[in-house]
Amino acid sequence: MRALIFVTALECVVLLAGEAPASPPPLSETLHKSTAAKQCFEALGLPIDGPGFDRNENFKRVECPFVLNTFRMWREQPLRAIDRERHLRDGLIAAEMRSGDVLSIAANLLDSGSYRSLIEPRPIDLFKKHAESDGALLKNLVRLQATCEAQQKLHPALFAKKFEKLNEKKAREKIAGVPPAVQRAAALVLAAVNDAVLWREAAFRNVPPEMLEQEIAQLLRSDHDEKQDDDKAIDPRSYTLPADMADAMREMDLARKIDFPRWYAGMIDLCSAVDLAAEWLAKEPSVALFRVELETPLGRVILSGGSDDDYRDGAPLLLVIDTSGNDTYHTGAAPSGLQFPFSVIIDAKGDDRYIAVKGKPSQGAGVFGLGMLVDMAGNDT
Ligand SMILES: [Ca+2]
Ligand SMILES: [Ca+2]
Repeated sequence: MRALIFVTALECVVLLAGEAPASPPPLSETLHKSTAAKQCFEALGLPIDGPGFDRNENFKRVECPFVLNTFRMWREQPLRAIDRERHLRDGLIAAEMRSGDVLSIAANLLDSGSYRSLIEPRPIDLFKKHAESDGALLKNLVRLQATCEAQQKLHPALFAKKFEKLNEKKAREKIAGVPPAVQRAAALVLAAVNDAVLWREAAFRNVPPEMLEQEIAQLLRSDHDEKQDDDKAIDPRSYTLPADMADAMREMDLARKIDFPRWYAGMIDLCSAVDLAAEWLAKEPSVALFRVELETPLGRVILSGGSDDDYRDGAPLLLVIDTSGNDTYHTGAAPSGLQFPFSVIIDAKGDDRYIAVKGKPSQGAGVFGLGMLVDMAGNDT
């Protein structure tokens, strides 16, 4: 009996020891040891000592479609999040400067990923096919015209400005003077633009165009106007919402109506086509003197080489390929309203000047569209 009690007592000691193990180090201690974790918390504006700022997890009860996976992961599984950020960093390093890959990673980070390289055949291979056939540039101009005409019938508000029918004979004559490498590069970008128009329709089909117009006007307001409006909007009794709150709610309503993965699909493909067009132009540098202007429903296409050009603020530019010269750009590489959502400049050579026009999206800005500036060489300002 004594032995049994002894054994039982021993077991109790063991059990008691099991119930009170040495406490693990707090999570914040582990996180403090990682430089990557510290940087990530800092970038996200979260306190590393207590990422659980909402101990009742109230945010989980709010049905908000805009809470990103990155946020959830950092809150709920910070150690896994570190690995994810490393993966993201490796992806960005591997993407080098290819804008299609960088945009693909950004879209994924925003939970709107479109894995374009997993599709068979890949969209970029289809564009290449369109760009490498005989008379490719003219064929792509004709195709883009037909796409825009069909889109105009579907959504007249998106193509409010009338556009001329393409004069194929004249276009063919103009194109004849353009070096084949430049023709191919332009055809490649236009093939991608053609699809981007269709992706735009698919992404924005639930958004009334006037809502987009209103948002564009709002985004282009100067800081000065905004401040004045804010002041005006505050009710002296403080019962009404301030203007920026009203703006935020309007933007959220709009965001709920946009299909972001579709939107990014078109933009990623277009970026990939521009990346490849620039690669092609670098492989076959042109020394020829030429200049051609072609009209499309989405803006003007200008192909130029051998001269110092001055691109003035005039007709919206869909595409500029300029192979040489010290050029000045007062326009381009930014959307000019709903009918002209895409604008790409590829400048292969020369010391160029890029001048932003006040109050308008400029060089490399996108507002419900894409603005892209690829300057391949030179001492530019
Ligand atoms: Ca030039
Ligand atoms: Ca340059």
